Amino acid sequence: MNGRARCKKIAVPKATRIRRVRSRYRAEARRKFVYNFRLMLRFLTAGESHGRALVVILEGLPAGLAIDVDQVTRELRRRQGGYGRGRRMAIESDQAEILSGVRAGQTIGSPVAMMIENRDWTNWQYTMRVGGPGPPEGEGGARRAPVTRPRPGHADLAGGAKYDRADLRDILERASARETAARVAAGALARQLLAHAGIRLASHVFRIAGVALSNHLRVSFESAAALAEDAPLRCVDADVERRMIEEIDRAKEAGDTLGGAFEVIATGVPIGLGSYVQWDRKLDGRLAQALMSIPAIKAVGIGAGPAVATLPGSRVHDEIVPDDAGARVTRLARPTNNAGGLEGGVTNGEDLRVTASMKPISTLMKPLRSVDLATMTPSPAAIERSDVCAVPAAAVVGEAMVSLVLADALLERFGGDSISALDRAMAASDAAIRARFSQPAG
Ligand code: EPS
Repeated sequence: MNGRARCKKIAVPKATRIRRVRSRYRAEARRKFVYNFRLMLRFLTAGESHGRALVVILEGLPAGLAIDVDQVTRELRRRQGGYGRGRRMAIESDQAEILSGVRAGQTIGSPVAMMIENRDWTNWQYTMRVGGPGPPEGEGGARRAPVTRPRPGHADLAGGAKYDRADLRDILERASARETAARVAAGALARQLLAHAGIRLASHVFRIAGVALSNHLRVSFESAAALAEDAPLRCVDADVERRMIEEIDRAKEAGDTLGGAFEVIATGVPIGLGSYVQWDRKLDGRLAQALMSIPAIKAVGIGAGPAVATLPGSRVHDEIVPDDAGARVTRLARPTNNAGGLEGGVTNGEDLRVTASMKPISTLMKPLRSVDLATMTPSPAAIERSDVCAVPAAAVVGEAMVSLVLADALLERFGGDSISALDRAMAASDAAIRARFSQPAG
């Protein structure tokens, strides 16, 4: 620190310093109100499961973010893994090609477009050809019959009725969880923004069908983050994981499928993301929508989740105590985290913890009863190549969706044109909160 700065610091009274920090923070914060808060970071995906490629456009990343393409590839590989996956994953080796929005390793503020090629497409060129009647441009792959026997649990029946398609392939190609590869690519970029802001994410699988950890809240961020990427199910307890694997083997043998549940934990989340002032600004609601949109997810929990309905308030709410170490921004600590880091739809500085429950995959090798829509006669449901269990993959998709929601909320609170503006706003907010809680109010 030079002499002038030292003099200035000594000369200016504390109250004035706090006022200055607050006014700087407010100036940064004012800019963000020109945006609709839901539009800070948005993405759209396109692509069919056996079409040529998946594409994603992610708009709203601040300019000046260093992009690590290898990390995107690592996330895509993580999504392909897990015990219980089908043969498709042996064909694919997902890799995202960045087509726009990044220059010399940094974002430039324009939309980032990415493409993930489907290697399997060569086997489907004829079935998935773009051209209409007449000689097809792609001759590769088998001549496949139309899909007319909807699978209970899949989008086949409702989608066929809604979009008036006789060949249910038109439905299942887009409803397939293959689309989640595009989300993971977008999520990997959101995650890099979060890492810049000091936020890290991890996930773990805590239930496969009837086999589960006794309390997922006991799993620390560090133990979830330390899980080996090639661990079969990414469950923190080796004995529970072994029993989960046995369940999956049994289901496979029986031509059946299994669901389960996973938890995503984010640490280093600043206080104040989301808001209680309006229904669609509540961060818990935004996270629930994002997680629920993952194929096969049927329930989402925040913190202790559904268990809160079974306990008295004294065992649910997280007490507030002085933080003797004084390390936290607020100098206050929470001995428990049943709220999962969210109170009133606003982050409270604790680890964010969200769970999602996945139903069993709807393609059964021993198919359920259905009706052949071509003849309207009873017939077993169609069999498509599929997975027996994809909960570990869904957990990786869950991390991506939570990353996208958190990055959006971060930019909403701190502004998002450039990384330098984001850094300034975050530092000013931290200083203002530290000052606010450093002495008794009033
Ligand atoms: C998936 C790709 C799909 C399935 C699975 C997930 O590939 P294919 O249909 O060629 O085997 O393995 O999709 C489903 C379970 C589903 O119901 O659509 C993927 O990339 O994750």
